[in-house]
Amino acid sequence: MTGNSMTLTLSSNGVAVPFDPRYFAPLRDSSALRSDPDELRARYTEDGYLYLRGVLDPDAVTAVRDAYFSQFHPSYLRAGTTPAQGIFSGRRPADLPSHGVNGHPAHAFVRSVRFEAFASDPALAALAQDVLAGAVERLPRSIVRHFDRSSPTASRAHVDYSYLDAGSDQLLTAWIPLGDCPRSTGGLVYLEGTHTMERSSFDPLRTVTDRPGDSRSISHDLAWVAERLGRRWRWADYQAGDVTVHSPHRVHASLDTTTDAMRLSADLRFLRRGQPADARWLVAWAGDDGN
Ligand SMILES: O=C(O)CCC(=O)C(=O)O
Repeated sequence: MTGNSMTLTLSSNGVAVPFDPRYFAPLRDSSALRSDPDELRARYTEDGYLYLRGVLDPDAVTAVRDAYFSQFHPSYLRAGTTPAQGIFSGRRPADLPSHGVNGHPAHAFVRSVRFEAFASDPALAALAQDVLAGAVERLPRSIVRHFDRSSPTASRAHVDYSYLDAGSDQLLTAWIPLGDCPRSTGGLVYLEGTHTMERSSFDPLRTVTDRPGDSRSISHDLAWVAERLGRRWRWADYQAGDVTVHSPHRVHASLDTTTDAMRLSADLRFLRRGQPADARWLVAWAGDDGN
């Protein structure tokens, strides 16, 4: 990110997206509706996502961040900072395995009692229950994502259902920043109005992609996607404790991490109880599970 607020340029997977009203607009904050499930559901149906501030105790979120970064070699963190801050030293340990594979801290972390206790916070299940209008179960495949600024890497534009389509779509994703996550740290962005579009309308966009062999993601070029669909990316400067939930049909992506503060987040899926689950999501996540 460079310049002042009039000339910011963000990027995703190294491709610039000017931070101006052609491409970006703020997420709608639905925090005030939390105590009214009917209103909350109506807003979710309308927007395809909910941005909710202060759902979780920020101290509990920071404790999870601390537990995660404590597992890394101290040289990964800037000297004089704490694991809870998660500040990149500028140097990855040479022997650090790829993210999420067996041997990388994220692999053990999603299987830990610590993470399970966090993901089982009743506030998350209650929120999912309100939005899906009935009892829910959390799918076992929960993902922890972690990006540092050493390479421009982010989530490409996609809809979750492309990865979950062997089961019911009566589910939602809860995306949880594990620490403050402003735009420059690589927050999630949502393309407006896309949850009600035909899936096939995204197909022409797949011609511009850095992953031609993978038809599940749409494109890594967020400006191209916004221009072609004439829609803006909705953003927020997330804080610890905030949660978004989104429809499996809503197009979303993430921005590159350009700050020394590393991006850490979790995504959890809640399925309406009794609905068929995609079997790939009934086992713990690994960075190389291909799903
Ligand atoms: O955190 C990210 O970069 C992507 C997360 C995501 O796609 C999701 O939660 O569905």
